[in-house]
Order: sequence, then structure tokens, then C-alpha cells
Amino acid sequence: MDIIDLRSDTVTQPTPAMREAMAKAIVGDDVYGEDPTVNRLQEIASELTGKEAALYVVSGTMGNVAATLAHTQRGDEMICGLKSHIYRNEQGAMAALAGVQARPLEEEYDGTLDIQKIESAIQISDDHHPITRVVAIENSHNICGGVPISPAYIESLGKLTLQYGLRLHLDGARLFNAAAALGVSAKDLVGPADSVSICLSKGLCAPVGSVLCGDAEFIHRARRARKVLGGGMRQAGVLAAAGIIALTDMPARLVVDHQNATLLAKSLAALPGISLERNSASTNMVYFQLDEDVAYSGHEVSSSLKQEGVLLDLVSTRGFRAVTHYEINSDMIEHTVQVLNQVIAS
Ligand code: TLP
Repeated sequence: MDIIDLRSDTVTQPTPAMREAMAKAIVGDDVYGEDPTVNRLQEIASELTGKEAALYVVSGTMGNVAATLAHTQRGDEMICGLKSHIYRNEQGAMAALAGVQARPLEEEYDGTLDIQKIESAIQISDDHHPITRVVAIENSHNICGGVPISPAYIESLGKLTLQYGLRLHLDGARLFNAAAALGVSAKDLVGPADSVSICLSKGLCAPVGSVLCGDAEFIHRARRARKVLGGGMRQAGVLAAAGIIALTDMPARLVVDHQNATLLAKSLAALPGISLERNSASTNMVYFQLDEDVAYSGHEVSSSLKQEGVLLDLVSTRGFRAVTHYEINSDMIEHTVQVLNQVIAS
């Protein structure tokens, strides 16, 4: 049975072109900075983001943690979204590893953090208070529906962080999805950010890694942080070779994933028993709930779907996420909807 795996875009396999590039990659010891393929990947990442320098890291989580370590000192505070990956999905790394306290704010409907609420959350100078050091936002915002956040918002936020001398970190795990959805370049979305982390191993299909971008001094500190986190890799060019293809060839096709997400959302909206969540299909994600009149629990629906070869991400007792990606086509979407309809109506 062919599996239709919509749990995440992280499940994508390296493309044939990536495997070929990986086999042929010229490599060196990257802890000495001597891997030409890693160096090339980092150059491409800094060109694409308009930042001075870049660092190849093991994962999106490591990108966020290394950025936190590079921007902060113990006891500092980071303003971030209540539903952000950096706050919810990284085992409290900012506290556990960087000694940083989160100041989580609830996201608005569109995945942004209200600028006035951020301004009110900035600590005034007082010996009782931690020092507010960083504001972190996510683009696209995963849990808010994969919603892309506009360059205009990021510019306004950048003005605020500049005014208060704060660092702006952008978790751009799916930055290229946001750029594709908004019809802008990656550079347009990162203008005022002091750091941006971009995953190569999600919709862009590389097997491993993220790139963290920022100015040279920040990257110098992030490089030290990467080492203490155990992320100093040696002949990492075999992996970076796939990352180069991820950054150069793969962003252009993300619109196809977004079209498939739209197809899925439209078909699900027409199914009795299903309610779509906010911002569904604004990029490559569709979140939905089982209505109360559906007799089955999320677990039951999930395991019935699995028996039919359809994998969805169960995100709450009755809530699901489906993520479209390179290995999903429109026939698979139609099949998924048919199977889901049968499962909930049986
Ligand atoms: N997201 C994964 C899971 O961890 C939830 C997924 O399937 O969506 N930032 C954002 C916005 C992310 O969505 C993720 C991964 C990360 C960072 C972390 O990336 P990795 O998994 O490479 O550490």
C-alpha cells in the first residue's frame, strides 16, 4: 500500500538531484571552517537573506537555541508567541540551556504579536526585573495555521526593536513558504531581523539542517554556541550539498504545495463533521477539527486512516494538521478526503 504521509513536510526525502550532489560533494573539516560545500551553502544563505554571514546548523531547534545563546545572557528575557515553536516545542531550551526567561504573548489571529502589547511587555530598567533582550517571531507561523506574516509587519516590529535596543529573531523554519505565499523574496521578509533561522529539511526536502543568518559578530557567537551544543560537524558537506539544492531549486515549487493545501481545505470544508481552523491553506498547512457529532475520537480516526495508508498529524483530542509537500500530489489529496469521509461516516 502506498502511504500518503501528511503529518509534516519534515518527512520529505532528498530528491534524486540532492542524492547525486551529496555523492559528489567536495568536503573538508567544517569545525576548521574548511568544508567548501558548507561554506558555499552559507554564502548562498547570506545572499538570499541579505545578511552578512550564515551558519549551517543541525536543525531548526538548534538554529533557535544557538541564536538565543548568541543574543542573550543568563537571566535575560525573550518576548515570544504563546504558540511559537521556540516557546512550546523546544523543551524549554531557552530556559534550560540559555538561562533565558520567556515572556510569552498570545498571537493575534494572523500569527503576529501585537506591537503595542510587545511594547508594554518590555521591562523598564529596574534591579527587580530581568532585561528584555530579544523578540522572537515565527514566519510562517505553524500553529496559527501556517500563516505568512507580511514584510510590513516585520518592518514595524523592526522599528520597535531598534527603538528599544532589542534583538529581533525570526524563526523562519518555513520562510520560503511565507515568501511564496506573499509573492515576495526571502530578503523582503527578514529586513530588520538581527537573526533568521531557515530550515532546509522541511518543504525544501534536504535531509538535514537549517541555516542561521545574521551579522558576522552574531554568527561568530552562534558558531561557538553550535559547538557547545554538540553541533560542530566535520565533513558536513555531504549534507550541505543537498542544502544548496534546497535553497536554490526548491523554493520555486512551493506554490504547488500551497495549491494542494487549498484543494484539501476546500474539499474538507465540504465534508460534514469537519470544521477548518483559521488560516488553513494560507501556505502548506491545513488544520481542522472533528465536530461534536462525529462519533469517533481523534485517536480512532487517526488509526482508521492509518490502516488505509493515510497519515495525519493528531494535534489535540479532536484536532488534526495536514501538511502538503513535495511527495504529495492532487490525486493523493482527493484520495485522503475520500478516505476521511468514509472513516467518519462509518
Ligand atoms: N516543526 C515540526 C515539529 O517540531 C512540530 C513540524 O512538524 O512542524 N520552528 C518551527 C516553526 C517548526 O515548525 C519547527 C519544526 C522547528 C522550528 C524545529 O525544526 P527541527 O525539527 O529541525 O528542529
